[in-house]
Amino acid sequence: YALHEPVDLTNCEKEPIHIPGRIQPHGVLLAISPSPEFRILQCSRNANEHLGVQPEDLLDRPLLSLFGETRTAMIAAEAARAAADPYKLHNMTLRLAIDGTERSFCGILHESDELFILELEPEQPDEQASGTNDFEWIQTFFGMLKQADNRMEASQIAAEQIKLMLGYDRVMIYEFDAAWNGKVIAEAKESHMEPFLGHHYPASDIPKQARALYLRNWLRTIVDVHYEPVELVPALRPDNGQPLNLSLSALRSVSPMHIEYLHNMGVGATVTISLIHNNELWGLITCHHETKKYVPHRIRNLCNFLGEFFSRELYQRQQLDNYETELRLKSLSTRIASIFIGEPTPARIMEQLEQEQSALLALMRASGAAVSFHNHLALYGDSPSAQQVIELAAWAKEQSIDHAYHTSTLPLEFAPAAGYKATASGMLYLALSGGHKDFILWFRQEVVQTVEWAGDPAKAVTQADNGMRISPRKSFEKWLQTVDSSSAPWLDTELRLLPELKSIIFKRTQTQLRQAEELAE
Ligand code: BLA
Repeated sequence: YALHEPVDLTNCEKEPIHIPGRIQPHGVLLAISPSPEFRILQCSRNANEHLGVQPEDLLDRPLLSLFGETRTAMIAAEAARAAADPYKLHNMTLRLAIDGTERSFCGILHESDELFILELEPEQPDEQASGTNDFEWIQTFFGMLKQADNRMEASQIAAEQIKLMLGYDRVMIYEFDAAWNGKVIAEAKESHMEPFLGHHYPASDIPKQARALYLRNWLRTIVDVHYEPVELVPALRPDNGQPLNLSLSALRSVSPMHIEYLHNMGVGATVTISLIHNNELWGLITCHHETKKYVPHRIRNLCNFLGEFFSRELYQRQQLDNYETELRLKSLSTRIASIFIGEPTPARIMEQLEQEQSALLALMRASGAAVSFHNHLALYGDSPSAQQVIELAAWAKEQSIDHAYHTSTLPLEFAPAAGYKATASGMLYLALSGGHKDFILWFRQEVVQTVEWAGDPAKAVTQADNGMRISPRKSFEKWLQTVDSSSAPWLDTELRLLPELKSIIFKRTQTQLRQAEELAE
């Protein structure tokens, strides 16, 4: 993998991290041809270290001659399951006699482009024994999550429980925004460590292909950030000359870019668990240990499962919150719409709006509003002046699609609004008639925000001395960004109310028009 192209951020996204041709050294990898005759096509260079057999003596040999009948039958059974369910990693305990002593391995098997990949990790001495408490762990975790009052509290509980289970120094819940920047929304850590809670990280820290991979492979670990990668022999698959696809491999060697990043951060080992809903990666549980640390496959599986449960639980909470908000907004919307129903005179409508102005504002969580109706203009709450409103409405009409327009950065889009940005950094426009003569404007005040970045996001990438190679930043020192000229965003739940409101009011104004025409005739 060499960078010959001009240096820019998209290079990061081009590194083919799923085919590194290398693994981490804490286990051994065998690529095996499909049944009936499982034959070893590729293995990792460290085979001798773990299995007491040189790679040359493994290659092109049937599994049977290496593992014997019973173990080969076990592997065959796992292979059948893996073929049926390619996204699951299947694991088993394999005991092998190596140089006269019996050693236990955790064998993890999955299918990769018509081959099977068997990864063997030496089992730690106390690994099997602790399995009995898993069920209690799960029960405790479920119970605590259910009792959490809100999303933040649930995230905190998840971070603390995962930290306990992994025995790691720091566990964070990391949430992506719409532009793939991330924020640490919960953190459990050892007390001597500097907190990362609330810190923002730019999208380039976790490039696109990595996010795509984490959608398939839900948990990954770097056991020792200072490891020496171990290559596969031969380098390419002998059956088709292609690199071996390690997308789902537990031992896959990690991008050197990312390793450099972790060195710069001073991290010794990581576990990352994907948080997915509706096939979208919405966050990660990112875990750091200051020194190297191996986590047994059983515990990794358990954490993966808890991550999945946590993800679903948060989603359901969100749905419930949305549903309650929707009901409340619906009733406000009905109140406002009802003012226009029937045949009240324009003067009567303006009078009623005056009375219901708090509902009008609450409907869109607005701090101010302006209504223009049949040559009446009324201002409510904290609103720009009548003259400013008229100019603003003329501009909004030009921007509008389907008679509506909204922005939460008005001063950046409409220069005159810079003069009254404290009052109206957010604006929502709805025409009340086809000709845009009548309209409602809602306003939201400016919210000046300080965003705490872990390093200046504009310098997330540095250029190495030769000017050709880009690398991750060296410093994660707090960098404060002040965001002004913007309001709280207009939410989908709020914007979804507009079409119905519009259709009711339009009907009313059309009736009015027709009556006016009939009178004229
Ligand atoms: C991967 N980057 C990652 C991963 C994380 C982060 C969590 C997943 C791998 C892992 O388990 O460690 C980033 N880690 C973070 C962040 C925090 C954290 C934001 O703990 C916050 C607390 N990274 C760069 C640049 C490049 C880059 C400039 O900063 C490219 C030039 C690349 N990051 C990069 C790549 C991967 C990655 C390629 C994928 C690694 C792999 O799986 O092989």
